[in-house]
Amino acid sequence: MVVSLVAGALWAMLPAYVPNNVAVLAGGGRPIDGGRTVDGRRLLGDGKTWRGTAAGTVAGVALAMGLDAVRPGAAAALGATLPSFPLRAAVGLALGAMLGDIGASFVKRRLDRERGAAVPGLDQLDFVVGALALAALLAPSWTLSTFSPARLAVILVATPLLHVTTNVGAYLLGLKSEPW
Ligand code: CTP
Ligand code: MG
Ligand code: K
Repeated sequence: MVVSLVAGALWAMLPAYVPNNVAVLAGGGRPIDGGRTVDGRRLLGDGKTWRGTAAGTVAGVALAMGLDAVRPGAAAALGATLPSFPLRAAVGLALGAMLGDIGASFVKRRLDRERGAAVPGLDQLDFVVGALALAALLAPSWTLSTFSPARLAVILVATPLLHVTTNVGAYLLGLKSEPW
């Protein structure tokens, strides 16, 4: 029961968790804002690049397809009900996660926070909001039936913990310049 709930919730969000981490590995090159500033502050900053965004999105969608392929076996092994990912849902989760993170950078620059500055709360949940919003837009009925209130509750608690853990790990491995 609990295993099924937690496994189903995390499985549903995996295509949204992976894009940010892949962007860290693949990032670099031309920033999305092309260096543009508004009132002396960068629109998004050098931390949001075309390459990172594209790689993260593609990785999230590819992961969703991989999860679909192994779902029957994983569901049986875990004794859990696991969601499958129609393409629209996969794109919504992966691209939405990237857009949520980009939106947060826009907000951070308006608040005068430099690239890399930590904004607790926003940093851990920006991509969750983006992923759920774009999934709801592209695959409304899938999103409604997949993200039950119980799964959403698990996601809201588990995501910040996972986010903090992976970022500290990436920092310790030298992959990221700040531990958040
Ligand atoms: N990254 C990227 N493109 C994105 C998101 C991330 O290239 N759309 C890469 C960048 O190299 C970035 C790193 O991943 O520096 C870490 O991502 P993140 O912590 O989101 O960016 P920050 O550099 O901290 O910038 P910001 O303050 O704007 O969040
Ligand atoms: Mg950061
Ligand atoms: K971020």
